[in-house]
Amino acid sequence: DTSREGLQSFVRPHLTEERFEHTVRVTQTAHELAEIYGGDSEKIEVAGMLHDYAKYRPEQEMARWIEESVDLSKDLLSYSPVLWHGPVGVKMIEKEWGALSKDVKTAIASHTTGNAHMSLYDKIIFLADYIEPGRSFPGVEETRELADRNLDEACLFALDNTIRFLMKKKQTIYPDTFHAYNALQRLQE
Ligand code: DGI
Ligand code: FE
Ligand code: FE
Ligand code: FE
Repeated sequence: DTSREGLQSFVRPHLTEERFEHTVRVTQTAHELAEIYGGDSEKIEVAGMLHDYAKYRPEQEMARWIEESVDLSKDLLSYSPVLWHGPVGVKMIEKEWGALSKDVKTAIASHTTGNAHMSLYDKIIFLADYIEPGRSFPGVEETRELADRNLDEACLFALDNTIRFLMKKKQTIYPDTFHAYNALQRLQE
């Protein structure tokens, strides 16, 4: 049931009220981006509403999914658990809700880091998660302005900002974050 009500009743019990409101704002922002850049509105709806589905699952449970799913990279286990809820979320949703299209799966799986070959849907969900109106951090306003004009440049700006932020905090950076940055940076050259 991909109606808003169907998606809400599936996802809501798994999220805090605050996270649920974030989810609705991400979906709204993603629809706005799709009006500019295109994309199927049902795919946008499902990916937006479900992107943080696994956000509050216990780390041990997420680690088990990574260990047991042949198509999830074991490398994730060597990086921050913050990165796990996208890829693991796809697995959990397919088990607990139903099959997802490839476009929706990839957009949910890579919403935190991006990836080397970002599709229209990957970019829209990644960016909507970054700029939804509840976000406030240095660089978000500039990213919002870019998002109105150029999807690739906005994603690149967000990735650049995220990499700098993580380096400043002496955190490790998942290779997909660099792959996404590199692929979009090459388009500028
Ligand atoms: O789940 P949300 O809070 O809505 O947002 P998200 O899934 O995009 O997670 C954002 C966090 O992920 C933010 O604190 C930065 C962090 N992050 C993004 N890329 C990387 C990363 N953290 C590490 N350690 N490495 C990364 O490559
Ligand atoms: Fe997330
Ligand atoms: Fe994000
Ligand atoms: Fe999110």
